[in-house]
Amino acid sequence: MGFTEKQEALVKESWEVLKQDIALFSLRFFSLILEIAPGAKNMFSFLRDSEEIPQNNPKLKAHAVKVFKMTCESAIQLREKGQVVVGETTLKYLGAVHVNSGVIDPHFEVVKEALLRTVEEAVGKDKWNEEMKGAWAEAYDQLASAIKAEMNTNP
Ligand code: HEM
Ligand code: ISQ
Repeated sequence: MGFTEKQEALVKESWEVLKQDIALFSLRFFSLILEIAPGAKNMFSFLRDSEEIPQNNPKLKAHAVKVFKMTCESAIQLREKGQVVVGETTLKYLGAVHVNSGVIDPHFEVVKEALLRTVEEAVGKDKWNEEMKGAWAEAYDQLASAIKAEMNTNP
């Protein structure tokens, strides 16, 4: 069984909740990444020269929102075509940005955990369940695979 309409709906529904307070959840997402992997701090340009996480950094927020959105789009693509297709230009660009920032494959599990925990906190204990978690996890994994493949392709 591929990605179902139900799974797509669960991702879209929780994205709507995230959107209600995107500044808060972007910051939370980022904080969780650093909580899980404190060493990741040095990879982010907007953190290198600051002691704590900037509370109102437009770049941090924009990037975090992009990760949420791209994962949501992956869910839609998975349901529509059974696979995630990232535009050639975007993929090349993201591959390069991550390689150049020192990101390696195991980091993707860190971001996954942080993403799932952020969505869990956003929707709340009542609505969060294994099905919702599985839907986000699969959409994220497929997107991450595409970026990792690009990162590991020699130019
Ligand atoms: C930058 C998305 C995974 C670390 C970015 C940007 C996007 C993005 C959209 C901004 C690019 C730009 O416009 O400059 C994603 C997605 C991921 C992912 C969709 C997974 C599916 C990761 C992982 C790490 C990571 C696993 C490692 C912890 C970074 C860093 C930057 C970056 C260090 C550069 C930030 C800066 O200094 O400006 N990512 N990312 N990303 N990402 Fe990711
Ligand atoms: C970049 N890549 C992955 C996750 C992120 C979270 C917050 C800000 C930037 C990011």
